Amino acid sequence: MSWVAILMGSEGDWPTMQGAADTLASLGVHCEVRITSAHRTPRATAEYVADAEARGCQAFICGAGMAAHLAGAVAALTIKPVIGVPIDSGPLAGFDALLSTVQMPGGIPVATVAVGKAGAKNAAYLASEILALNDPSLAARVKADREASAAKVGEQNARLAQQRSQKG
Ligand code: RP5
Repeated sequence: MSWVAILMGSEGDWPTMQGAADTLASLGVHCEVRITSAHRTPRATAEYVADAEARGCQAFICGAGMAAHLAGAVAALTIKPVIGVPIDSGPLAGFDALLSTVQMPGGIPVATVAVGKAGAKNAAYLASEILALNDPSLAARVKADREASAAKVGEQNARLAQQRSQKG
């Protein structure tokens, strides 16, 4: 079974990263969630990545704040896709984590998404799209989710038109 690992540097990252876990669950994608730090527990991080790969993990989502090197450190250990979520946990409101995550030197890619909760959600969608390349049933679920999101825009337009006509 294909699955996704969600890693984060600290317990404080969970309120942001929970959105990734919830989104994967809504698409029927199995995930494991672990707190593991590139600088506090580097060996445990490396051991987890090797073990997860051996158990069929197909993509890693890594969230970290400040000098956010978790995603880069994981990318150094695997050729599975790594998606980095910069977290706004420090005094620079995530700009530090954004640059630390996105500015990987050539050859070791980290697919970096937006800072914070939108990024965590998009990391889950991106991981699902990657897994969907080899899973037609997951591809159908991702497509259905996209269509539901488009339908919401239609509902918003209908509400807006109604409000304007009532004023009218
Ligand atoms: C990073 O430093 C974590 O990802 C977290 O966002 C930030 C602060 O961590 P704590 O010192 O609050 O554990 O390692």
